Amino acid sequence: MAHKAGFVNIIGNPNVGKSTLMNAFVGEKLSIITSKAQTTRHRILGIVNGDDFQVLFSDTPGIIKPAYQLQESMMSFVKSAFEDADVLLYMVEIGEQELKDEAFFSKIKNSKIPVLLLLNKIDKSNQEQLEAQVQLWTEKVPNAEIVPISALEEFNVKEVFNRIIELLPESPAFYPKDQLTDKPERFFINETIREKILMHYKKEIPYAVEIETEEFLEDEKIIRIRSVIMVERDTQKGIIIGHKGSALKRVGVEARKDLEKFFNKQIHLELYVKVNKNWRSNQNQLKRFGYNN
Ligand SMILES: Nc1nc2c(ncn2[C@@H]2O[C@H](COP(=O)(O)OP(=O)(O)OP(=O)(O)O)[C@@H](O)[C@H]2O)c(=O)[nH]1
Ligand SMILES: [Mg+2]
Repeated sequence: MAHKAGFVNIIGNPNVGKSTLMNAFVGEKLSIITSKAQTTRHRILGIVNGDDFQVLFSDTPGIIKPAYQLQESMMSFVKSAFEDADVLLYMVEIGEQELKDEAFFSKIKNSKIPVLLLLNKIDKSNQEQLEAQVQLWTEKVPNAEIVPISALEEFNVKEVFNRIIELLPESPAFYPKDQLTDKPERFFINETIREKILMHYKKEIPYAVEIETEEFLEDEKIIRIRSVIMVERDTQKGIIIGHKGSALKRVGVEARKDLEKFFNKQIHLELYVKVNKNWRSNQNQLKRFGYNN
């Protein structure tokens, strides 16, 4: 059989389960997952390799109307995912009625490449609701193949994967066959810490946070990591640290546990907090943090 390879890009509203699905395909926790919208800020490649195929999944940020510079960069990652896709996975969740951004939606409806419309979270629905939703999306996006799935319970995920392989073009591999992603180790450290911040802080705090790992020293037994948690204002710094440092400590303990699993090694994690005024609106800062798509 001829070798197949291509880009399969996952696009949709915030919080519908895009990252959960990519992790399910790859079998590793490449993307962080939380119950909050705008968890994913980057385009993250997850590679699934076989003898005669290489699928290059892209997880992308949920589609929003950008209100500040960071969000504009996030949406440019989504745009890039439209441009190079061989197959589009357009994900919606049960109960959802529309994609809020008309321009993106019309790109999906008029797509020349195959679109699989994945109706996710069907574990939360009943038969009647499911049928109504399939009907709705069939009318809205007639060019798509509609597949009800549960990314969380991995229902129909294998079937979607097999269909993707059928749709992929013949092509040699784009990356070495032992490669899993395009992101460096430090990226996953930053994301793991950010996940804990999304989980434990309210309102605007997680959205004002960026992580930078300054030091990564690996020896035989242990990895020593030092990372900075950047916030936009002094008041936010106090909140991140918490009473006698308790809130920050919890972030550190939980992130370390996850990182020990990820790297399969003992981790020493040092965290500190720094104010980086209005980094979300500063071109140069954004570039430094990898939002320069
Ligand atoms: N019940 C149920 N929950 C799910 C399913 N898939 C994802 N979730 C939950 O939905 C929430 C959002 O999941 P994510 O994978 O982070 O969603 P996302 O689309 O990547 O979100 P953004 O990155 O913010 O755009 C998490 O709480 C997941 O556990 C599913 O199939 N069923
Ligand atoms: Mg995500």
